[in-house]
Amino acid sequence: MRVLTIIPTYNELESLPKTLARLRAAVPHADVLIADDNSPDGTGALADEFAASDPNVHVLHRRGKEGLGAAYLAGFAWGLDAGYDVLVEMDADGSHQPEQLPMLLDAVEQGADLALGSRWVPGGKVVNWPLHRKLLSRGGSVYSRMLLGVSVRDITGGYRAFRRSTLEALDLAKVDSVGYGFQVDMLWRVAQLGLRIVEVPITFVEREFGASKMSGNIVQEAMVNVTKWGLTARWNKLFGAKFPKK
Ligand SMILES: Nc1nc2c(ncn2[C@@H]2O[C@H](COP(=O)(O)OP(=O)(O)OP(=O)(O)O)[C@@H](O)[C@H]2O)c(=O)[nH]1
Ligand SMILES: [Mg+2]
Repeated sequence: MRVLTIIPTYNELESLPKTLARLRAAVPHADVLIADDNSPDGTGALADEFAASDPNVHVLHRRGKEGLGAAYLAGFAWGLDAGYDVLVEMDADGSHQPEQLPMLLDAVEQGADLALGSRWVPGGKVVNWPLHRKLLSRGGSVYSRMLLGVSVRDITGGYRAFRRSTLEALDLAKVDSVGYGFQVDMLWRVAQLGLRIVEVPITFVEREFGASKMSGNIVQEAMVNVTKWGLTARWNKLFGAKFPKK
């Protein structure tokens, strides 16, 4: 399996070198694509330096901050075009431990269409998170699960390995959520296709350096969308009407 790990970055100058070194050591056969949104702190130039000295590392320079979802979509398009079999999502800030990537890849090898690193299944953990973040994440997952009727526990989790065919089956042009909403949006689409989603317990470690890009807007976008999708799906089920998802 040819694996591409996509790492979106916005001002991750301190975190990226560590994450990249750990990833290259832990899974040397996986190529890396850094999708940088023209970070003012120079993360993009640093990524270029890594790419110059390591043929397995690539950089996608984007014109400006357009959100994590847009960076991933551009990364997926790049990876599909380049012929990769598995496309991985990983944060730059060390929250998604590169040493746990083999577990996700094993799940895909054993048949998962989407392997999802999960904090909220037995064996999953969160390190150094304040209570309000835990509550937000758990609450968001429970709310989304109830509304959407999917059995996945960690619906907002962003450590994921997609089988190529899964991304090809989705209409990626229709995905326009930005923050956490992007992760829920992708998962909801995969679930609706009836594809096989496997949750793998991970230990999620809060970022050590740099600033969070989480905001009230991102949370709000996710809540509004989940509510809309859930109600539309219920309506369609009840009345059989075919409403467009968005
Ligand atoms: N290219 C790009 N990357 C982004 C953008 N927003 C966030 N990221 C990256 O996406 C990953 C996750 O962002 P974080 O800020 O860590 O979000 P988070 O994990 O929800 O928040 P923290 O708890 O603070 O870590 C990191 O690698 C970020 O650099 C963006 O607009 N563009
Ligand atoms: Mg983070």
